[in-house]
Amino acid sequence: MSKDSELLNVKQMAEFTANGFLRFDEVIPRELCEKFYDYLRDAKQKIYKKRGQLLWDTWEEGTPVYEFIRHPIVKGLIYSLVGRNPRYDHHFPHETRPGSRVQALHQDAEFDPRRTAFDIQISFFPQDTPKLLGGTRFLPSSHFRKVNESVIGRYQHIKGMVQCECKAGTVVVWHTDLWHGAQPNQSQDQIRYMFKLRLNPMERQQKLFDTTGYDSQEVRQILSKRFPWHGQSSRREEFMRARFWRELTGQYDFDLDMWNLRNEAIPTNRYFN
Ligand SMILES: O=C(O)CCC(=O)C(=O)O
Ligand SMILES: [Fe+2]
Repeated sequence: MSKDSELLNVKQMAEFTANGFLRFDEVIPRELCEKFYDYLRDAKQKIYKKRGQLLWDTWEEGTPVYEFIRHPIVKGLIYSLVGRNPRYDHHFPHETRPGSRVQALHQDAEFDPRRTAFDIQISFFPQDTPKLLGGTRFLPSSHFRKVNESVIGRYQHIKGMVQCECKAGTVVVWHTDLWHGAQPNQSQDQIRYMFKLRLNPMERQQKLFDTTGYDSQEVRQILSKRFPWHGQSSRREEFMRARFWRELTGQYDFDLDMWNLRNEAIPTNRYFN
């Protein structure tokens, strides 16, 4: 690839807005996946780096993570979602051992009062991760439903839940409020690794991606996508997505089905003349 980063386009950003995540299959070369896998097996990698530092200063040159975050696709999604200089929040090599149980459904961000600003988490699967090995499950479009971290743990088998079964080199980037959990590892002898990295934006998350066509019919269709678990309340998601889209694009007159407009400043004389 010739460019040093590939910014997200409007369709990808609309998918992120509607689903709460984007998936890039097999984008990291095998060789780096193998180096990364060996690196994760070293227990030292479970120690957090100095929290709050600039992402680009966090890993030393020559380490697989240094190379991974500078891959044009990874760098491009970072730039597009949280800007050029995000802060390192934490990372973790998630290890699911054979025979492990299902991890309860949860949201990572327990206390997050922000409305449109958001953190991202990058999940990297350095090994082939078939259903048998687990893989994270995500509930698409759940990221605008703020809950207190683990209170959703009792919900099972929600219609529309997806499991990330994938090949080595797959990257998923997700909004920190997305509902998710690790699936059980039903293999006999293989540990499943998933490297997770959380980043905080240090600038306004506006027009950081290629906004060409932000109001196209195709984008509107993506933003209006419904999921089986929504039921009647899909309207609520449309409202939240339009509000989020306004902030991302800087176009505050954008709306879907007038959901936002309806609640906006009512002319003061509306009831009196
Ligand atoms: O191990 C996984 O697949 C998910 C772990 C998890 O909940 C997380 O990374 O926040
Ligand atoms: Fe989690």
